[in-house]
Amino acid sequence: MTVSDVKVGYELTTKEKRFIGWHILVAVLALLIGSLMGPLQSFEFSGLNLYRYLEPILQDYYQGLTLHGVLNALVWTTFFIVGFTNLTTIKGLGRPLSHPLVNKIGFWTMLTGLVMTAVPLLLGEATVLYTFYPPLEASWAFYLGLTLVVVGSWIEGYGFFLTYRGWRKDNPGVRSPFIAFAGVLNMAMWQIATLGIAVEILTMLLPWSVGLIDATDPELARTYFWFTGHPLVYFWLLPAYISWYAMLPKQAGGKLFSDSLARLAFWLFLLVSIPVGFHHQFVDPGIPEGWKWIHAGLTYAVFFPSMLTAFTVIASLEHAAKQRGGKGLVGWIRALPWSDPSVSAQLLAGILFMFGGIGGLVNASYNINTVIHNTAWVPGHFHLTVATAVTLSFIGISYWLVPHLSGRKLWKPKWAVIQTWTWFVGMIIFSNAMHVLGLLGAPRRTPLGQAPYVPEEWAGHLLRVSIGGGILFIAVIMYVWTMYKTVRGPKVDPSEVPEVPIAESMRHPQLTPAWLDTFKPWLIGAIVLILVAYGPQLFEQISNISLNSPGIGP
Ligand code: HAS
Ligand code: CU
Repeated sequence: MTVSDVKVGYELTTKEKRFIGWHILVAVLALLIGSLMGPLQSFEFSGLNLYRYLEPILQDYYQGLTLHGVLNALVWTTFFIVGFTNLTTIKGLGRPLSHPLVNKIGFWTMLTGLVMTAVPLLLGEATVLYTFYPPLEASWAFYLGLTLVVVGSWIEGYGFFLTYRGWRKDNPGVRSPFIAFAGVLNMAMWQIATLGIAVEILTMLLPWSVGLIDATDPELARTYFWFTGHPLVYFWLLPAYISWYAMLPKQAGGKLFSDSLARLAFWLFLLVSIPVGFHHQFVDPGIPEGWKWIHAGLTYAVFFPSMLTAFTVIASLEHAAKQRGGKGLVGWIRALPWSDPSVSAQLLAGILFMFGGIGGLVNASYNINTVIHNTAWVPGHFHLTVATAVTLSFIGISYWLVPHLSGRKLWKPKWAVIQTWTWFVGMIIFSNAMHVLGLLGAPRRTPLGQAPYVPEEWAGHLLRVSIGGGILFIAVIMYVWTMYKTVRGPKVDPSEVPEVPIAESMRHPQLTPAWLDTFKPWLIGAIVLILVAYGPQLFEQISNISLNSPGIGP
């Protein structure tokens, strides 16, 4: 059996399409509301403080920033990913979910959690930014709501695991289809990774916010948080990688260069995504230097599968372009189907990710990190990664996914192509300015327009942040409008509706070695590595817990 045999084997039912569609709808709404805050922040940088006029709705810069981070980084991504993983599981395995009720319960748990989180956020009772570091303190409803979102995603994960196990039982010795395998792997990584914030919220933040304990330990809380916080970025990234590896080549008219290399990259992510969290805590005083070096080393290890990805995906794209008559060392790039908005979105996302990745290497280097830590450089970095590599790829995916789910044609594909370029240009201006400001010493998470210490030298860069932010806002509106017009458009003949693009592998997947399709050893390896890299420090910090920080507001 090949991946492409599976594709023709199973058409999603209307019910399945609607279920996935609900995930995407919540995701897009979160992106829209979260992005409304974007210009408020970026305009503030050049002295245009719009918060002043919004006082009855929004208290201040920090409430806007919290909404922006929680809705865009946490909600848009999580709902999109879980919806997309429903699709990769069902389409990949060529069968319906084995326990659709489990997934339904998971979705409703996530949605309940989201509403519970939204209320205190909007009331200004959870202005703790998306990392919710104590001693910043939020209402209990915020913590409980976030817990439910995570637990809901676990439950949907169980639905995927059960379906995958059922397929395995019925197909002994057959390599599991790549997109299903990779989606399930991402959810497995997520289950282990989120144990950090689960323990943080249940043992520290919730009891603290309801008054059972009156103070907290910020150091231990940060350690728990980053246990989850770093792998979180790969939870976001891997679905984009699924598309780059196994869908984009098909859209470009080619094949997946190597099924084995693709799987190896995913296994490496499972192995080393988690034991690297201290690279966010290089300046935290409570963690001995030696452990920070170990996590820095492991961060270089997790850099490697992204290099593999760059190689494999670009090789697949070059092959596709040459099938289309592309020539030359780099001339083939022009032969890619740039007029397909789904393709242009993902190519542009990949190009900016190269720069995001190089910045990541700077961040990961223990000594150089002290130059950029807590500066505007960091949001510069993550707008290239989560806000471009991931978000622009998800936008690209939705350019075929939403028509596929709704039985319609994409509204004005040319506009959609312009939308992807608008994002690209806006992001170059925005993120370059943020990186430069960071190097000049501008702090992150600060309304710089009101700061008394800003030197004249920063003015031009602050203005570029505002311009870039404004362009990005236009790009979000263009995207949401295109989605809206698409689903409001007329139903078309099924032959005109885009298919789920699934690329065949150049070599038959059955030739992929069996050890690249077996979960057990990799899961054991991941757990052992986590115990080695985190065990002693967690033991140390838990035994020396000091609950002496009372809660504060921003
Ligand atoms: Fe990061 C901080 C290190 C990747 C997100 N990161 C953050 C924060 C976020 C974030 C949100 O070591 C801020 C957290 C906070 O609020 O405090 N990051 C790294 C490293 C990588 C990395 C080493 N980050 C990501 C990804 C993210 C993300 C991915 C989101 C999705 N990051 C750090 C560190 C910090 C940090 C420190 C802490 C900084 C501090 O002090 O606070 C690596 O994984 C990057 C590897 C990437 C590559 C690029 C490969 C290129 C590819 C493109 C191929 C091209 C194609 C297009 C397909 C090696 C795969 C071809 C097109 C044609 C036309 C041909
Ligand atoms: Cu990280």
